[in-house]
Amino acid sequence: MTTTSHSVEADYDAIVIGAGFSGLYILKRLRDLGLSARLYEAGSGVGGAWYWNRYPGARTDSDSMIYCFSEWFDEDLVREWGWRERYSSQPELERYFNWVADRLDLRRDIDFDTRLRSAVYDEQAALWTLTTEQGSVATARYFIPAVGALSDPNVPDFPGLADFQGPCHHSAQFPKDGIDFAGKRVAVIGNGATGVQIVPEVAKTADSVRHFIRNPCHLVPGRNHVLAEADVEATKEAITEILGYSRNTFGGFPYDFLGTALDTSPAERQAAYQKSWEQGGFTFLFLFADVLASREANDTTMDFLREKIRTLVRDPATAGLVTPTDPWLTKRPPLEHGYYSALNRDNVHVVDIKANPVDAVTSNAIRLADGTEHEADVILLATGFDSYTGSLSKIAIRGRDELPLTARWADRPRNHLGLMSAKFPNMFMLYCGPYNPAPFTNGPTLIEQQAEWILDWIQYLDANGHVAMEPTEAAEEEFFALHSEIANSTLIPETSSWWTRAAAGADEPRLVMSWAGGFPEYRRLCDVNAAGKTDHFVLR
Ligand code: NA7
Repeated sequence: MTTTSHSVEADYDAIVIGAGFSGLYILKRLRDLGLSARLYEAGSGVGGAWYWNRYPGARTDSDSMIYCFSEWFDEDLVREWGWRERYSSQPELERYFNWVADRLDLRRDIDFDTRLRSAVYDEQAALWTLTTEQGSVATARYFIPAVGALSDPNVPDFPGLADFQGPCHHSAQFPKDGIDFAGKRVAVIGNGATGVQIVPEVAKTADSVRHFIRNPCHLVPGRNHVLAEADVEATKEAITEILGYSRNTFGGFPYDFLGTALDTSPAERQAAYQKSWEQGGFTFLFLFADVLASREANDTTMDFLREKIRTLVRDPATAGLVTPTDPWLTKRPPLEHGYYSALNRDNVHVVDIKANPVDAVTSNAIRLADGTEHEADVILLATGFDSYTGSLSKIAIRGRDELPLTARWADRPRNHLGLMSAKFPNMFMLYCGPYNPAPFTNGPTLIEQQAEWILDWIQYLDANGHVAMEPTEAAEEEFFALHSEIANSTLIPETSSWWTRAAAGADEPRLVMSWAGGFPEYRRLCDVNAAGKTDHFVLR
């Protein structure tokens, strides 16, 4: 039992929800600080997104060497694990998470197969009471949802979907023992990072793959390969410097913008695009800073991408169907691992469901608005997630005065720094709060920065006899105004994706859900709001 300054006993100092990168990071670091913590995980194992997303072809888009816990988490572990491929596959990541959990004996503080039903704040006691679907009830001084921004599957409400007779799975609910696609006609719906990973992998064995696409995404080659032993060792040697540099770049990656597209001559620009294209990976996203806000600059990237698609996809009609129309970098560009070449296979076909939407699913087919039926034996829904608010709103979170989080966020999410919401004291949204810079930032880089900010505050509160903190509404408004000013100066509001929400009114831009001002500026704001340095929080 731990005790608050009110002498009300809590079962734990902190309860953390979710055993992905963020949950495991803060669990371990809370333990380092001598605090008691419990972690609830709905799945049966560790890994978070990498536990759930076990669909064929699942792998990271960040280079594996920076998509892992850093020396902030553990000085030794960062140099022990040797990544096998440039981008880790889901099985390798799951092995990594299990290795980390075993090495640090994290499982003793985790309840698996445990889904949080409600979290209710008692202002008098300054405690959160957490009740799980499994019936357990526990109290904690700090409540740390680390549920990820993309963990609530978006399953389309196509009429008849439940009557489909073959296997039908959302990508985040793919069966653990897999599916044998040999001889099967497979329908894949959705053209984000997930859909473009599934199609080439399934096409290797399936009889046929039909890819149903509404709005094509922008793809950049990954150029995955097995890493040479010497390179892995050299990276381990330099990892502290690499990660240190990465923390100061726009995206938390070990590279940054070269300059602006419009200040670069057409020949040099083309050479930069081409060089990055050949290297593969996310460097392509961080070539020219002005593509985010200038249509003219953006068009230079779009022209390059259109030309590549024309060259890579043999059938012009198919090439047309996968050529994006949304501006570049206004939604998450996935990496390409053989998607365009898969479209040249005889057994892969693209189906346009923008012009001709899905009307219904029958027992053995997908029927489109014009009556065409595409027979299928298996349906894979790569249809994304209810981003940011989906998972949080499925937990009955009630703050001061019994206020539901869903009520406070009814018109739009309200928070400070994407980390804390007024009226919800001591609730820290780690890597899952709206307006955080997750989509633009290497995941672990942001997670570790946010977690350390939270831990600094917890230590400050404990050291100074405070039982609770929450942001002022004025701080939230100021942060949101800055967020909106930056986001609305970019082209992002033009595109519907998991980065945006429908506009509130006819004359308003779409609400951008992610911080678009870059990781260094976000980190600077967090530093300004660091423990004990700010009056943006009310301390009790
Ligand atoms: P995304 O990137 O959100 O993509 C979802 C895709 O599913 C996208 O192409 C959507 O088309 C499509 N979609 C969603 N609902 C429907 C319906 N009802 N009908 C047809 N098509 C639909 O999710 P992913 O899982 O691919 O990737 C998520 C993130 O994981 C990714 O950004 C990386 O960070 C890793 P739309 O564009 O809305 O027309």
